[in-house]
Amino acid sequence: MKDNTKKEEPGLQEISFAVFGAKNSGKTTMLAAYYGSQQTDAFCREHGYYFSADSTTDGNELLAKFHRLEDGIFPPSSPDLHEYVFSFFVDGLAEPSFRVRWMDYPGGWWEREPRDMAEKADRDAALHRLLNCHACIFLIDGEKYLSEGMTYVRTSLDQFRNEGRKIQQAFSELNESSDWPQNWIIGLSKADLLSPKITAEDISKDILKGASDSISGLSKILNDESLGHKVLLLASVKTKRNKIVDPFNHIGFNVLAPAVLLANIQQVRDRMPEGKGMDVAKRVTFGVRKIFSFIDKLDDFLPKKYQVISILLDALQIDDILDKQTEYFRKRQEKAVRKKQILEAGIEALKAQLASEEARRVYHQPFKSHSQVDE
Ligand SMILES: Nc1nc2c(ncn2[C@@H]2O[C@H](COP(=O)(O)OP(=O)(O)OP(=O)(O)O)[C@@H](O)[C@H]2O)c(=O)[nH]1
Ligand SMILES: [Mg+2]
Repeated sequence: MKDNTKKEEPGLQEISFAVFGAKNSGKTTMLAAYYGSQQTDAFCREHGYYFSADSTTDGNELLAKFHRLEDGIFPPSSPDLHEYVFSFFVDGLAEPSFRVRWMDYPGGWWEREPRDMAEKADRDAALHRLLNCHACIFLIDGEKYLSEGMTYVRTSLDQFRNEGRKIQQAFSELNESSDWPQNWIIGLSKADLLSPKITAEDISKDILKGASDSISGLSKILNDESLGHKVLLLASVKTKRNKIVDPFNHIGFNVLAPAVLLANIQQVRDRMPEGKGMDVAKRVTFGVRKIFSFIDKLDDFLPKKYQVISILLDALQIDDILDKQTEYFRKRQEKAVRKKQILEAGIEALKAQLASEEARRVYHQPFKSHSQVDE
């Protein structure tokens, strides 16, 4: 594995992120399209932020892949794991606000034994990286979901469970505990092939019903009881009869960052010792303010690595599509603020972002039933 990471600058925050999925499920195309489509001036003007690859070689390689998508050519199957490091700049600021580490690995890896000792060493190093991620997406191939249905979904989940077991085994051989990341989102790739009427909630219900045994088997391995409840529809390009007709027409890309952040902040809340959030909240005096302004206060007590949340919320600016559902979470957010439930208030604010009409079709998470704001 190439080590292209720069020496850490003090204070620079990081979010690490891994996309899992079988061979051919669309991982590399997603990375190239996500990066490539953000490299235009128009994107930066509209969204107020941009990503830049720390390594020029990586940036050029991803851009080349994206330009090939513009020419209608998909990337080749990935030969090895590569870790890409991006810096996130808010427009107008010279210094990056934080870094994103995105790991892209060959889906075929855990389907076969390592070729030699060097590949085995690469895999071990990669496992460490992958299991230290803040959030993970497990991709289910949308094309196969459509053509083979639940049989494919079950097989895919079972295969991943078996891979997970092997990974745990490898860790115990190394005398290390495998503490899987607990933020798992199921991503349905190639969602451009779905009827536009189909929502992420439909897919979640379908999977929970049609693959319940496989879901519960995998959720035990991953130690995530909510596996299957968080679903994101994703498409890197728009295709027609297997040909790329629009490399800028994505599904789910706007929702990716807030969904990952929400999962993270919920995890922080869940792991926080009882009452800690309240203690800190007492130090903060609130009025009911504009939707995200108080989120800055979260920085006072969130662990350092999560302090990017306020920056990203400011920069994403996708809160302009308000509808009833969004209003619902705003009210809950205000209620949480009044009750000094500061972390809950932050969570409700993120939910408000994800609850817009547009976001709701592509991202599903059972917000209401899992919410912890006191009624
Ligand atoms: N319709 C559609 N097809 C896609 C999309 N993304 C990828 N594909 C198809 O899926 C194939 C595999 O995509 P990759 O991105 O290489 O998949 P991968 O998961 O990186 O595969 P490995 O590197 O082998 O693990 C492509 O060659 C396309 O045929 C998409 O957004 N929509
Ligand atoms: Mg690949």
